Amino acid sequence: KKKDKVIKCKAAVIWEKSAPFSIEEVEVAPPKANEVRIKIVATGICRSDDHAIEGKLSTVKFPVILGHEGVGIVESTGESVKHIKPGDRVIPLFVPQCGQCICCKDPRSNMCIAGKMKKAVGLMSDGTSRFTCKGKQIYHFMNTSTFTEYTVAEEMSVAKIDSGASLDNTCLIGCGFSTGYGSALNSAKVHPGSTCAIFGLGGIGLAVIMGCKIAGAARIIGVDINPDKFNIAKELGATECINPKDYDKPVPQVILEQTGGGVDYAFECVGHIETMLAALNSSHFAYGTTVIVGVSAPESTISFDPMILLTGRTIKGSVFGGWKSKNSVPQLVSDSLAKKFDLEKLVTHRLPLNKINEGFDLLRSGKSIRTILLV
Ligand code: COD
Ligand code: ZN
Repeated sequence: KKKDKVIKCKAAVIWEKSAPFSIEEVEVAPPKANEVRIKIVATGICRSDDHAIEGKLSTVKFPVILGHEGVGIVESTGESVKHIKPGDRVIPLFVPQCGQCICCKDPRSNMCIAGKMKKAVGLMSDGTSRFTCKGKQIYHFMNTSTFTEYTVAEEMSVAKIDSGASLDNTCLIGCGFSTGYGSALNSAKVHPGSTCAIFGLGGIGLAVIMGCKIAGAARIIGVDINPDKFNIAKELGATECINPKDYDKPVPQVILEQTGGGVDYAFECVGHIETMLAALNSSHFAYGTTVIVGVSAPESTISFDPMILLTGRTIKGSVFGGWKSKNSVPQLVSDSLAKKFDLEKLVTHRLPLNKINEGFDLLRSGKSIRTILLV
């Protein structure tokens, strides 16, 4: 039977921390119960993959197949898979939605407990990997592993999407776009007429801007140390941009002065302690909300005078924009097809999978927003 067969295909493997990608022939085992095997067609490069290479995401084990922003077609399904069949277009979900756990049942959260446990081991639920290369087991990453021609994911980590969705920039709904857009709409709940500040204008920060704009924010302030990001930020809805290097005073002071006391919503999309504090200090003392989207280095801590919260500020965080993944991803894809937003605005480069190292160089040098790898 076709579905019992091991597939040999190309994948980008990271053999050890800080190593470059090597394109290898890997074996991808057939899907077991509740799993699906997916032919990945396009996958975006996200800063978090780079964090993983550098050992900044403590749960990653090497050798590993990274990648968590993909779109593809189901090749085969294991036993007990109920709602997905071969030929379906799908997006793998780095935050799954089992539907059974305490968080999945609570409307306030999108954090699935099942996903939390699995992510820590880089293996499927039965404690094994579906990938091998040169006789060695290769670890999975974030339930997704998309830098490969074929991957295996559990049904709860896969969203079936519209059969008319593009097998190209739709991949951005798997991470960057949804993370930023949802941070504005779900986590901050930006209201019409409000003032927002976005620290970090990478793919995530720009998607926050798209969310702030659609929510009706009156002022959207982009903050980045790389002014090359300002044009695209303004095109997407930023009303003004600030380069911290242009001022001899701290950015929060600049923002407080320019907004008459601070912003309604501040977003941290860099992943540094300093910008988290700057975001918090830029928010209005009585009602400002700060949303942390970036992840800082392992074991780093943040400290501030508790008075900063006592007067009414809120600080919170979100993963995947607070979207309950399996329910929301198909809807976001439909919204994209209905042209509610334009994913293409975030795409600066396209490369074949075997040029993945070039794609990461573009990210590290600040030249790209999103590079899409065509697998
Ligand atoms: N002040 C302002 N801007 C800065 C500063 C600074 N001090 N330092 C850097 N920047 C700018 C850079 O110039 C760049 O434009 C931007 O910040 C960051 O953008 P990218 O393109 O490097 O990164 P993104 O947008 O792809 O990702 C940003 C995250 C914060 C999401 C990412 O780095 C992160 O922390 N990921 C971990 C979070 C996670 O695991 N999320 C789930 C999957 S993504
Ligand atoms: Zn990501």
